[in-house]
Order: sequence, then structure tokens, then C-alpha cells
Amino acid sequence: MRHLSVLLLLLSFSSFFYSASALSSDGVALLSLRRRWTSVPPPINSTWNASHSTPCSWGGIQCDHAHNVISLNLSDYGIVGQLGPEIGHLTHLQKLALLNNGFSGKIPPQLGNCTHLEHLDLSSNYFSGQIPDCFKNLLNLEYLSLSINELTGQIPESLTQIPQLQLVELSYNSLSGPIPSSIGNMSELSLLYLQGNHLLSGEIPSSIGNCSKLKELFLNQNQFEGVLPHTLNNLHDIVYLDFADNALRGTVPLGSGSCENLFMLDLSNNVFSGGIPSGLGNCSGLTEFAAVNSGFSGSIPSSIGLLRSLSILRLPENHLSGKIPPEIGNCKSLTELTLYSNQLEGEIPSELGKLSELQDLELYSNHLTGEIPLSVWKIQSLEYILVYNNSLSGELPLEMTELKYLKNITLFNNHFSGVIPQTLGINSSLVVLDFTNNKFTGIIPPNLCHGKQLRILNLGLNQLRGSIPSNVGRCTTLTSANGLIGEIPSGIGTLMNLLSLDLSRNNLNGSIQVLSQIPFLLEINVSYNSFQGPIPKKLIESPYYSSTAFLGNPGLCISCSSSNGSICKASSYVKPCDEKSTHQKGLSKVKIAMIALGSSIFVVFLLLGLVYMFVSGGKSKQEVEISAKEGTTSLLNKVMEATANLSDRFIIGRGAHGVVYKAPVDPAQVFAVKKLAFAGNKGKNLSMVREIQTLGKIRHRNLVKLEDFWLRKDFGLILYTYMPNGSLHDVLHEKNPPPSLEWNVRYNIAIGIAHGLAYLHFDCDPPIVHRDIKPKNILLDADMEPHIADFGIAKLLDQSSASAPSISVPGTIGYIAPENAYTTANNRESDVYSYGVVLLELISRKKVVDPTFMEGMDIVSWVRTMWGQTEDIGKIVDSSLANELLDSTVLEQVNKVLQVALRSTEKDPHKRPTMRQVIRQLEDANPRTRSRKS
Ligand SMILES: *[C@@H]1O[C@H](CO)[C@@H](O)[C@H](O)[C@H]1NC(C)=O
Ligand SMILES: *[C@@H]1O[C@H](CO)[C@@H](O)[C@H](O)[C@H]1NC(C)=O
Ligand SMILES: *[C@@H]1O[C@H](CO)[C@@H](O)[C@H](O)[C@H]1NC(C)=O
Ligand SMILES: *[C@@H]1O[C@H](CO)[C@@H](O)[C@H](O)[C@H]1NC(C)=O
Ligand SMILES: *[C@@H]1O[C@H](CO)[C@@H](O)[C@H](O)[C@H]1NC(C)=O
Ligand SMILES: CC(=O)N[C@H]1CO[C@H](CO)[C@@H](O)[C@@H]1O
Repeated sequence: MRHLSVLLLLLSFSSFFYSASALSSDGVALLSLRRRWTSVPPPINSTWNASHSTPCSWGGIQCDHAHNVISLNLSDYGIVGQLGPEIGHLTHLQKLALLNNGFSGKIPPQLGNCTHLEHLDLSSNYFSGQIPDCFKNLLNLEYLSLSINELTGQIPESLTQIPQLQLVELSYNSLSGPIPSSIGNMSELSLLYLQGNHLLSGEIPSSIGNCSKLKELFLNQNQFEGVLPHTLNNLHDIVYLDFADNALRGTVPLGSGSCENLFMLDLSNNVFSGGIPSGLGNCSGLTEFAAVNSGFSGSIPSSIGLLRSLSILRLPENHLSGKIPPEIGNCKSLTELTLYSNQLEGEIPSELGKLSELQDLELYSNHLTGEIPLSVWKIQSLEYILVYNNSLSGELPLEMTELKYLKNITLFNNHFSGVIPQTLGINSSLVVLDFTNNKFTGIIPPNLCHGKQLRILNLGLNQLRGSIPSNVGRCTTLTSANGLIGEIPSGIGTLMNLLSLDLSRNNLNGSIQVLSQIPFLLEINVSYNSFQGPIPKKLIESPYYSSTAFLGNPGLCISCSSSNGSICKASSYVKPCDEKSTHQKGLSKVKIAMIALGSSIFVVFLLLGLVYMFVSGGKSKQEVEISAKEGTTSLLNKVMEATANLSDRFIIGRGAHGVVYKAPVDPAQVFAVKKLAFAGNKGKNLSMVREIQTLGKIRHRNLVKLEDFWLRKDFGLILYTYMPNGSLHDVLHEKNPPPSLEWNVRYNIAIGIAHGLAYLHFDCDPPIVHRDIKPKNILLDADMEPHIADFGIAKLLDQSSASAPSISVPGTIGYIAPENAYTTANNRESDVYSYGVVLLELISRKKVVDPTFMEGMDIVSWVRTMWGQTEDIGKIVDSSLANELLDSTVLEQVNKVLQVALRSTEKDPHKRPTMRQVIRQLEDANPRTRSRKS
């Protein structure tokens, strides 16, 4: 009896194992893995069926003949969750590819059990923590990619002991420390990508020269220092070498070995010393060579001329001196020759004319002399000729008018002379033509606007005469023109895009009424001509109005009846048209001083203005600067008064973009004033003005209203409606005691922000990408209705500092979408990501990087981890909402909003919803809002 029962038991066991319906252990392991994923894509959900006997037919799976899983490939499935320890049960696995998903948390050490792994790709996820030491067990590994994750710690030395490893990709993590000196043990290594870790440091080990099969070595964007090892010359197969953006010093030892296969070499942004190694001439296959701002001195070695495949030679911003070697003319494949901002001297060699594929010639800011050789003007492929800030001379040959691809010819600050070829422009795609400050004579070529693309036309500070070409009206894309001469043709009124017009110091006469027809004209200078009649009202009312622009035209006047009195009074540089005006007294000292100085220049005027304001008002310097350039703008004055000239007492916030003051102008009119600091003197940037004007036209109930703005050389003031409840950040995290925020208030805030963003993304033309969505930029009015602040500002400030190349990424850490972590590309999807982060903050009341999180976690990885581990929303939601969550409809709503947040923070931008879809999904979560209008 007893035996029988044992037998029965055995039988039932074996039938369990062998019946068709029992799933194999590999299958069981896979199903356990799946339990840790919050989002399971249909191809998996539909095929991973527990009733099958093996997983071999499941999506993403491959088996061997014995039905063991040998490949798990879930690339690009959009899985969110964790990689569980069950992976260690798949002991036959040879290939594991999980790239481009939303996996977070640590890489499980049990992966070390998969000793047959040959191919392991976990790139483009959110894995954090260290590279586990267990990888040393993966002795069959050939391909290892962990790039674009959040891994920290050092590169384990054990990796270098894996004998067959050919590809190691650890780029774009936060790894630190050195490259293990045992790297030389990796005799099969072909590709090593370590770029973009910022923290990898130390010297590059010389043993790397033993990796004799190395083809691609990317160490750029790190903090490597010291001298490049001489052993790099032993890498005979090397094709790509990128050392850019480190702190490498010393002389560069390359070129003494054989380097025929070298295709690309980038040494940019280091602090090397000595010259460019002449041995590079031996690297006969070199096609791209860049050493921007690398510290090189001495002359450019003539051996560069041996590089017959060279297509890009980019050596700007070094200390290179001597002449441009004529041998460069032998590099027949060259398309880009960029040598600007060095100390090169002598003439441009005529041999460069042999570069028949050259498109981009950038030699500006050197000490070059002589003429541009005729042979160069004949290079038909030229698109950019940027040779400004040299001492070049000579006349422009007729041949230059035949360059039909020429887009940008910038010759300013040289000594070019003679007549500009009159056929210039007929056959052209010119966009920028800047001949300022040369010695050109004769008349302006009549057909400059023939090609219609011209945007910038600068001819000032030359000795031109004659008239503005009558067909200037064809230049419909012109945004800036100066130095034009002759009468103003009526066609100028059709210049839809003209922003800046400088006609100063000519002998023009007649009325300037036609200028008021140019729709966007912002900056104008018609000073020192003989114009007559009233200044058009539109020009006076422009926020950019400056009366100095009209100086030296005794016939011009301001019609006080048509403008508001204060402008008339303040514009003491130009007389009122109505001589009976009571403002005569206003002319006083300044006018007299002005007349006495006669042909005084602008700077003198500004100074006079300052003195005048100082004497008359005794006011602070800041206000003086404002008033002197602006004339009196009454609202500005009120704002300055209300803030005691922007006194610190009135500061209500400080952000990346500037300080914010509260300006209680009167009880019914309270404003917030943001003072933006500009880099350099770029505040006058015209596109910036235009941008702000555009922003001023944007109206939406969920966007902060821009009331007015004033721009100065170094700073700008932007006036907004004041929001009594401060920012969402204050309400969530700063106020003490923390205000209780009911769910419906939070929900309203969520949907309000969504409406505002959707408006920016879809209803503005061109669409506006905010680029810095975060609770500090969400302001709450008296009814807790949200208003997005600072839209368009990030872009503005980018422009203002455009001249100083910076790698700073707009946005705020924690809110920046992963795809933007290393680039400045920004689009609507990245706003959606930031919006999702704000939703998570609203739900959890945790900060984006909260002290309660494990190290290295942000709110996105924290919520994903919590959700992945427990699917318990109670662990995520702000505990002060606990009571409300007892109501199941509220619970469901919160859950739905959380799902929207998770979708919005998908790592892959394409998987995120648009803001319009977000609105729909949020409205679905709350039936009461379905009828609400946007
Ligand atoms: C997977 O499919 C089942 C039924 O086919 C469905 O009930 C379930 O919601 C799906 N799960 C996910 C996460 O899509
Ligand atoms: C799972 O497989 C069983 C047996 O093959 C089948 O009857 C069932 O319909 C499958 N379930 C799904 C959801 O496909
Ligand atoms: C994984 O699957 C994708 C899509 O099916 C395929 O393109 C890719 O080559 C596979 N990766 C590996 C390592 O097999
Ligand atoms: C997997 O590895 C762990 C330790 O890394 C070990 O304890 C465990 O027994 C292994 N599991 C299997 C199935 O080999
Ligand atoms: C033309 O060249 C000038 C001078 O380098 C530069 O500032 C400008 O951005 C260029 N414009 C275009 C459209 O390429
Ligand atoms: C074969 C080989 O290069 N072995 C080296 C591996 O790395 C260790 C540590 O750097 C060296 O001592 C071995 O010579």
C-alpha cells in the first residue's frame, strides 16, 4: 500500500513533467521575469502563454534543438520594469538583447550564471549601480554593450580577462576612475567605446598598444589627462581615434607607426603642446582630421599635403603661425578647410585653387595679407568664404559672381577695394553678404536681390555711391541691411522680413514714411542724412524706438499730437513737429550741447544722455541707463518706482534665467518683473527682440501673460502678471506647513499645464518648445489655476550667448529627457518628458531627486522601481492623499494619471504621447472634465 502511493506520487510527478501542458523551466523563468514589467507589449502578452510546453514559439525567443532558450531578444519593445534574478535560470542563453527599453534598477548578478552568453546588449535603458563583477564568469562573451544607462563606479578589471571580447561599449554612463591597465590583455578587442562618461579619468594606459586588433577607440567627452601613450602607434588596424573633450596634454606622438587605416582623428578641446605631428602625413587614409582648440602651436606641417583622401581639415582656435602650406592644395578631396582664429600670416597660396571640391573656406581672424588668388575664386563648389578680420586686399574678380552655390561671403574688416562686380547676385544663392569696413567704391550691384535668398546685406563703412537698387523689394527674406545708399525706393516697404535697416551717414532725403510699411522693422538707423517730415508713429511706438536713430536730420520731427506726450517730451534729440508745443523747455541743455558738438557720434550722445539724466534726476545709475536709451516709458518708470529701482527687497525668486521682482504698481496692478542677464553685448540681438515680440502676442489662460519688455545692452526686463500663489514648486515642497492639496486641485493643475503646453506645441506658429518645464516654472494664480512661465526664454538666452560655444544643455537635471542628456536638440517630445516628471511630482510630492531615494535615482526611476516591484500605488502617492484614495473613483483617477506620467516619461521619445493625446488621456481619467474646452 505504501509502495503504491509512492508509485502513484512518482507517476503524477512524471506526468507533470512530461505532459504536453507543463511549461519548461526556461518558460517558467521567462514568465517570472515578465512579472516585474509594468508594461508588456502585445507581441509578448499575446504569445507568452503559460499553457505551452516550451517557450520556443514565444515572441523574442529562440531555442536550440533541445528546446533550451538560447536567445532572448526584446529590443525596442518599450518594456518598463526591472530585469529580475530569474535571468540566471536561462543557463543556455547565448544572446541577450534588451536594448532600447525602460529597464531600471541594477543589473542582476545572477546574469553571471549565463555562462554561454556571447552577445549581451543592455544599452539605452535606465540600469543603474555598478557593472557587476560576475561578468568575469562570462568567458564566452564577444559583444558587450551597456551604453546609455545610468551606471556608476569603475570599469571592473575582470572585464579585461574575458578572452574573446571584441566589442566593449560603455559610453554615456556615469562611470568613473581609470581604464584598467590590464586592458592590454584584450587581444581580440576591436571596438572600445567609452565616450561621454565625464568622470573617466587618469592616464590612458600604455598597454592599450597591445590590443593589436583595435579598430575603433572612442575616449572623447571624459576627463582623461596626461600624455597620449606612444604605444598608440602599434595599433596598425586603427580606423577611428577620438580623444576630443578631455584634458590631455603634452605632445601628440601619433604618426610614427603604420597608420594607413586611420580614417578619423579628433584631438579637439585638449591642452596639448607642441606642433601638429608631421608624421600624420603617413596616415595616408586619413579623411577627417579635427583639432579644434587643442593648444597646438608652430606651423601647419607641409606633410598634410600627402593626405590625398583628406576631406575635412579643421584646425581652428589654436596658436598656429606661419604660412598656409601650399601643399594643402594636393589634398584634392578637401571639402572643408577651417583654420580660423590662429596666427597664420602671409598670402593665401594659389595652390588652394586645386581644391576643386572645397565648399567651406574659413580663414577668418588670422593675419593673412595679399589677395585671394584668382584660382580660389574659381572653385565652383564654394559655399562659405569666411575671411573676415584679416588684412586681405585687392579687388573682387568677375569670376566670383559665377559661384552659384555661394551662400555666405563675409569679408568684413579687410582692405578689399575697387568696384563690386555689378553682376553679383544675378545667378546666386547668396544668404549672407557682409563687406563692412573695406574700401569698396562705385555703386551697389543692382541685382543683389535677384536670388531672393539674401537675408543679411551689409555694405557699411565703404566708399560706395549711387542709389539703393530699385528692385530691393525682391529681397523678401532680407532681415538686416546696412550701408545702403541713394534714395529710399518705395519697394523697400515690401521687405516683409527686414528687422534691421541702417542707412546712416549718407546723403538721403525726402520722407521716411515708407519705412512704416516694413512690418517687422525693429532696429533702424537713418541718422546723418537730410530726411524730412514726421517720424512715422509706428516707429516711435516700437519698443525698440530710440530717438538717436534719427539724429542729424534737421528736417525730421516728432508729431506730438499723434504720439503720446511723454515720448514727445523725452525725445529731446528730435524737435516736435508742432512748434507751439509746450514742451519747448525740454530741449534745454542737451539739445544745445548737441548742436554745439555738431557731428558728434552716438557714444558721445549716450554719455550726454547719461549726464543729463543724472543732473536732472539724481537717480540711480541703473535707471539712468534705462531712461537714456528708452525715452520715458511710463510703465517702465512705474515699475522701477514700485521696486525702488529693482531693490533686493522686492526679489521673489531667483532662477537660472534671472532674478524676479514683485512690482506692486498699484493695488489693482501687481506685476512680476524678470531681469535677464545677457552674455556679452548680445542683448541687442534682433532675432531676440522679434522672439519676445512674438511671445508677447501669445495668449492662453494657462500661460503667464507677458505684459511688456525692455531690452538693454546687458540685461532685459520682462513684465508678467503677478501670481499670488507662487510656483508649484513652492506649494509642493517649500511652504511650511505644507498646504494640503486635494486631488482635484492637483488634477486641475495637471490638466491646465497640459492645455498650456499643447497650445505652445500645436497652436503657435512656429511651434514653441518650452525646454524647461518644471514646477518652478508653473505659477499658480489666486484660484490655483496653473500658468506656465518662461516659455521661449531658454531659446532666447541661447541666442544671446551664441558666440560663446557652450556645451550646457538647456533644462534642469531630472527633467531633461534622456535623449537630450548629451545634446542640445530639443523638440516637443522632450517637453512631454518633463511634463511627465511634473505629473510624478504632483502625484508623489517627492522632489525630482529626493533625499528618500536610493543614490543615483531620480523620480522617474524611483516610481518605475516602486511600481515594478509592488504595483502598489499607495507606495507612490503622497501620503496626505491617503484618505481620498479610499474612494475608488479617486483611486482609479490617480492610477490613470500615473499611467499617463509613465507613458510621458518613456525613454524612447517616439513612445511618448503628444500633449494633445495627454489631454485626451487625462480627460478620460475624469469624466467630469470631458466637456472642458482648451
Ligand atoms: C495582456 O493580455 C491580457 C489578456 O490577453 C490582458 O488581460 C492584460 O491586460 C494584458 N496585459 C497587459 C499589461 O497588456
Ligand atoms: C494558450 O495556449 C493554449 C494551448 O495552446 C490555448 O488553448 C489558449 O487559447 C492560449 N491562450 C492565449 C491567450 O492565446
Ligand atoms: C533582435 O531583434 C531585432 C528585431 O527583430 C533585430 O533587428 C535584431 O537584429 C535582433 N538582435 C539580435 C542581437 O539578434
Ligand atoms: C546563480 O548564481 C547564484 C550566485 O550568483 C547562485 O547562488 C545560484 O545557485 C545560481 N543559480 C543557478 C540556477 O545556477
Ligand atoms: C555667415 O557667416 C557669418 C560669419 O562667420 C556667421 O556669423 C553667420 O552665422 C553665417 N551665416 C550663415 C547663414 O551661414
Ligand atoms: C598577456 C598579458 O598582457 N597579460 C597581462 C594582463 O594584465 C596584467 C595586469 O596588468 C599583466 O600583468 C599581464 O602581463
